[in-house]
Amino acid sequence: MTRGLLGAVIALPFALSLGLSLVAGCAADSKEAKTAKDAKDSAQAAAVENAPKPVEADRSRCDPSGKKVVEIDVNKDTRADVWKFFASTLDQGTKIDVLACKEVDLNFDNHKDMWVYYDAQGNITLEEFDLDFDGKIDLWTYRQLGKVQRQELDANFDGKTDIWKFYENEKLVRIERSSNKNGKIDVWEYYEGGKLDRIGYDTTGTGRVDKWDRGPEEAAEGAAPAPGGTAPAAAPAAPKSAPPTPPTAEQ
Ligand SMILES: [Ca+2]
Ligand SMILES: [Ca+2]
Ligand SMILES: [Ca+2]
Repeated sequence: MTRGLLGAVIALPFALSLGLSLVAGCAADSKEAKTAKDAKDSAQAAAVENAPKPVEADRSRCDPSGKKVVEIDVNKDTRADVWKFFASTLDQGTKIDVLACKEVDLNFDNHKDMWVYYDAQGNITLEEFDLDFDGKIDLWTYRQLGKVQRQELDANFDGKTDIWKFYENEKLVRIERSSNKNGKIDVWEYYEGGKLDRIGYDTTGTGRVDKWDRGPEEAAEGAAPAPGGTAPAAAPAAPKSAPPTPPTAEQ
């Protein structure tokens, strides 16, 4: 896959999401309801900030020592492009080889660009991609029992993560963004039933939400043409299962 294609695939969904975040959508709540909502949102934001980080993948799965390594030359240029590491394990008394790690040179330039970690049962726990082929990883997809749990993306390839996506039962529930691309989160997008429900902003640099946009997706749909036309341009694609090849930043 070319750098341009990867860039386009990754940029489009994120541009759509960014566009959504710019749509203001505050309903005229009563004062009491607004205060209650603020308290709820603050509690949610605090809970998110204090939540323990998910368990990291076992990095030793891609350590070749003690493992059987199988090399595959996909494009027949006599150089390997895919490496599979197999760990020996006992299954009901019988020694078997289980795939522990897969590394891939996607663009055949002799540098690896993709790393896939597997647990002892063969489920993918982590996929890493170097999307711009500069030797540094830019996209991480963490899975539990094979299901996407969270994704992290360094969208501008400067070594700092800019976008974090969180999933529950493979449904997108939250996106956190560092809008200044400095690694500091200042935008929190909350999704309910696959729809963008509200966006919290840290406008003062405290690390806490101090401004909310509510129902931004409904506001965007309300501004869309009457029924019979095409779908609103601002409506994000419904979550779908991740493709087996990169990039998988947008679900
Ligand atoms: Ca490569
Ligand atoms: Ca990179
Ligand atoms: Ca970055």
